[in-house]
Amino acid sequence: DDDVVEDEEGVVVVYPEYGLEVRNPLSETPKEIYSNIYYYQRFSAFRMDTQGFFAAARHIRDRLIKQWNETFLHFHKLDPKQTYYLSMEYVQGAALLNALGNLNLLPRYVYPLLRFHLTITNFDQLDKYGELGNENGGLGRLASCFLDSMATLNLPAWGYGLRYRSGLFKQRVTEQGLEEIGEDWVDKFSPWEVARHDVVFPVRFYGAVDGSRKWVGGEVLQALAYDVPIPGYKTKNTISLRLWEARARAQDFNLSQFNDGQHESAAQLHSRARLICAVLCPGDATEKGKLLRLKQQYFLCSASLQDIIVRFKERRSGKGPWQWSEFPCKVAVQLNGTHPSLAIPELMRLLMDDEGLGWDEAWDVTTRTFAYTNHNVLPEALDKWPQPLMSNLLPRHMEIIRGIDDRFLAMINATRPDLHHKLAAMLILDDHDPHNPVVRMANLCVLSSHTVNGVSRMQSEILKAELFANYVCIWPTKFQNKTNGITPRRWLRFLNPGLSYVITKWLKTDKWITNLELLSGLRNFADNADLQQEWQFARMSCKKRLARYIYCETGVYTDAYCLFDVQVKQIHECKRQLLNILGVIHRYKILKEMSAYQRKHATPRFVMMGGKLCPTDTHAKQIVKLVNDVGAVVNNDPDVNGHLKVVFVPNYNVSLARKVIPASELSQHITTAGMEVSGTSNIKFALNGCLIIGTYDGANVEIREEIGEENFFVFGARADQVPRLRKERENGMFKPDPRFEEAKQLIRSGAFGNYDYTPLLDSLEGNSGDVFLLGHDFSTYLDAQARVDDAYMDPKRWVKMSILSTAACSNFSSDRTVAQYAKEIWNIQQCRLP
Ligand code: T68
Repeated sequence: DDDVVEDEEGVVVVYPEYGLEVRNPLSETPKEIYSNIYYYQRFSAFRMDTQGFFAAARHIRDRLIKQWNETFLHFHKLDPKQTYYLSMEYVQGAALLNALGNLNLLPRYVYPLLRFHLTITNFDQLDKYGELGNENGGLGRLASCFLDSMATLNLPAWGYGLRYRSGLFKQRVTEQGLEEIGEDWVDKFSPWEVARHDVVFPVRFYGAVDGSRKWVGGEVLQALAYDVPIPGYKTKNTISLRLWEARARAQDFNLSQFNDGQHESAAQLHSRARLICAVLCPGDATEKGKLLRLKQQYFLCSASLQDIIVRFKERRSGKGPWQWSEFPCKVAVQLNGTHPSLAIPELMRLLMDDEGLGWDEAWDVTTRTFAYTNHNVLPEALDKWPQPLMSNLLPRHMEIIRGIDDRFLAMINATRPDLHHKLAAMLILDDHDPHNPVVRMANLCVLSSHTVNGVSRMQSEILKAELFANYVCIWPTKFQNKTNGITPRRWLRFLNPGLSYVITKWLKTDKWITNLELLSGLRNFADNADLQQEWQFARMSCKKRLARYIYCETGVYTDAYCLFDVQVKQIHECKRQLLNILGVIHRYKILKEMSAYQRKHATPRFVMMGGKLCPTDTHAKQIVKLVNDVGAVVNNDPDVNGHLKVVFVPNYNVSLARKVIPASELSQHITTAGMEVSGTSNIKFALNGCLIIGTYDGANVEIREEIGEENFFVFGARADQVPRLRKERENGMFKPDPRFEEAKQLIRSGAFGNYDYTPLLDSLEGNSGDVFLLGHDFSTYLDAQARVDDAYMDPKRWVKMSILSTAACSNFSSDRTVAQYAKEIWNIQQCRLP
């Protein structure tokens, strides 16, 4: 009954469990609704039905395909300039709920499904297609948010990616720590993709460059397109995500060898082709691993560029004579990070070798076509390929890259002799280590793109001041900032229907779903007791739902009245989950020392962590083990029962995010300053009214500015202090907080089991240890946590802060971000289906 709201127009059933909001469902009377909902809730909550999912998905897919064809034909007819977004990763998440929501069809599907005892959110386990990114979110999830916004803004734009068969692994918590098990993405039939047997391109590897500078020989595979429809919100525009799959050609199957019984070697090329899309992010510690990743990247670039050129020509045909110089007036290509940067030499190659353009003409077209987004400021994390590997796999591209470098060098020598001493760092080819000469892909992107952008204001400043500083004096206008955003459809409207309902009610419009700036209107009511009550109510039902889920998954029971304190993101040293757990250990120690009376007045906490990690990252694995070990002690200690619970929840992904984000009250974004270029999960939490404890890093800085410093629990060193602090430590001048030492000592003493955490703890010791400055930031972290505890004790203050948090996100819609890209980088206009 909590979820049924009546207003002057009738009854609305807000059903967070099922991700829906139904107005006057089937015009039943409120009484009937109550009894039906009760019935459905009892009998359908945990049922998942494959047939039901496929029936609903196929039905909606047919509708999407119609709109999709119309959109394609419309673009084809009007021939506007179009953007192509190249990304090695997408994290699409469940598509059915999103499609139904975008097409405004949720009530029409959800209620009838309930009648079959089926719920859409339970389909998540089947609707897995398109979790093609590394589920740490980041760059891949950003790409998916952008697709949603491109469609919603009616922009002529497409995404290109690879059709991986499996991605990162499923996690299982074991006695020993964490275990990974493989997960299939697309081997099962997916209702969302359409195989395009008519869209096939050859992609060559190896071989040699002949006397006429043509690339010949080697092995040729085929790229086959699979199209996935991406619907916009309340528009008919439906755009494409085109994913490539690698195949060998039929003629490469050696029938006579096969008939001789040499089955494996007869199908050798076919097996090699299968490897290309086998997994996302194959390990690249070995030469073979590196080769496979380079193959993947080139495969995406070559197939996409060939496809783009074919479409450009098709749209030109029948319209009289045309020039290649018009290509950048019709095509914008955005490189999502450096992974797709081989698209640059590939376009040069296609233009020069296949279309017969000269270098200068091809270079002019290329540099007016590409723009590059940087997602990483650490030089060591930028893509670098060994030159011998590149020369062997892609000999013609290596020649072209050398050509770009030579011409850049000549240009600097002729026009900017003052930069001569910086040239070595600016060139693409880095020969300074004769044993390991490399190709620096970020430099290739900067030299060849008309625009380079960062994804938060702070990172964009670092790019200009440090990483790309040398180039700024040559091309001062090339560098821009495009602060990241998230789609309010998936991350608020469909994720959190209860809260969305309250927002719409108070803003008296649901236009915020496409114009997030309207959310700032909530500031006017932040003190209103009625809104505060409804807000609390909506959030509390999400907390109860998460508590139920945690109980079913981990056996840990938590009271929904605790402060839900969450850190879900990739487990990595720089994200500092260790700082979090050391803070929990400190809290546990203090609680143990308190009297029962004192404990009663302490803020009760439920601490949850989750996230994927790289299976070879032993540091990250030990952190997960430590979280579980601490949980095993704390969660079973009657002294702190009701005051502190700690869990690691495995398999954090987009569908689990749906349960976690609306229920979280405090979210931790605590990287060492300068490490997180933006972060997007901080925006997702803040948008859903969750407060943030965080460092001066990435988008935290901009969120804090919007929400006001009194509503953001900031702590820790600033990015510009980090190098000095590391130096101080090296010189033995750092004195750690005794509480930090105590927490480590408790682990060493075996208070949380006998597992040997020495390597983990030792990484925090010594003059050259603790590079991520946990020791330095620990005291201010505890201070910030104490401010959190105080604020939570005052429920009115907390709920006001929560409302202000949502209101402060008005600038963080990916619609705003994508509109800025469209205007300031791509120069494309809306093209809406009538
Ligand atoms: C992420 N970067 C950032 N990089 O870490 C995150 N890079 O702060 C930001 O919000 C997000 O991008 C979106 O802008 C990545 O995801 C990579 O995945 C990556 C992988 C290999 C090499 C470089």
